[in-house]
Amino acid sequence: MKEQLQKIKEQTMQQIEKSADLKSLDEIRVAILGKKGELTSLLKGMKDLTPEEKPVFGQMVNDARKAIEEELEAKKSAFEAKMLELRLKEEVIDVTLPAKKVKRGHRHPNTIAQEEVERIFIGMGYEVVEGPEIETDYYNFEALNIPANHPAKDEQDTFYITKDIVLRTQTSPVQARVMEQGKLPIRIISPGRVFRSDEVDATHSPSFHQIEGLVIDKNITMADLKGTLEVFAKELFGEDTRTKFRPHHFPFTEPSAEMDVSCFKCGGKGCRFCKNEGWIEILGCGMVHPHVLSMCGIDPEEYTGFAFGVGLERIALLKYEIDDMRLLYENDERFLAQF
Ligand code: 2NM
Repeated sequence: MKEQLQKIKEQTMQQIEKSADLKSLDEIRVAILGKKGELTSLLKGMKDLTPEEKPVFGQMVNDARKAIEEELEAKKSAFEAKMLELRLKEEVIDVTLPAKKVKRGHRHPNTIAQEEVERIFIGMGYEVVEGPEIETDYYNFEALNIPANHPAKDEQDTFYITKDIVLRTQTSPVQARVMEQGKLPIRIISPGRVFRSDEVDATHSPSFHQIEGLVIDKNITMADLKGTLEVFAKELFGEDTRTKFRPHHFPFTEPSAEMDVSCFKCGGKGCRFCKNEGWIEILGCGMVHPHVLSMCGIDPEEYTGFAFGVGLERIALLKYEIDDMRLLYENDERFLAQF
């Protein structure tokens, strides 16, 4: 039995020496020292020894066990130290490397155009007022003198949520709400998202942006409208810009007009940009209809006012010479990075 013990000890020591990782060390521990291990079964065989031999052999087995355990522990520590060293080498941080560049974004061309328009009107004493994108039929149509049978109310133009709730088709309902509050005079612009059930193409989108303006005070005339919008056009497109008003029709203004600006590319001579017209249509405007004023609780005998509406995308497309509105919504960085 002593020889057997000696053999087990020697073989085990060799195996430990040769083992390549923590897993094989553990396998050795189980095979030799475990409940069904070789050393354990050797102890069970002690019943055949004489009473004098028993304690001597028991001591030898325990010594062997202790030696093996120590060897296992030593090898395990060596493995762990080696692994730690490897990790430290792999995970080293080179603090002298140049920092990664932070990719900084910028404002969307729509936002740049909107802030430009806001800046111009704030400079003339206007306040910026925003309102809900989901509106009632009343504020979107009725308060603005748009009759029930008006083509704009057609399901083909308007997104209906219910019979009485719509996605606003213009930002004028914001202005109707402000008029209704009754604080006069009024000098506001209301930018925001509007919705129309249009097919997507180079100049249409079911969701786009508008900026509408409204001025209500005593003695406001068409001259105020023309002067204001002329200043606006010159600020936006340059000092040499001329303006032209053509009669038009809107249900909420009377009289109504559309304003053209002289082409800022060719100065009005005619070019590819203005389709040889020399003029570019820019906005709709007019004197607020007396019916709209009284619907919103303002006495049209005492107060008058003008209003206008510009498409923000149209401004952005013109200003940055973009030929397709879809580019503004696709969020392609190669496009957006140019502004
Ligand atoms: C336009 C053209 C003309 C307009 C009218 C009003 C209100 F609320 F005062 F009636 N707000 N905006 C208006 C007038 C809008 O957009 C092309």
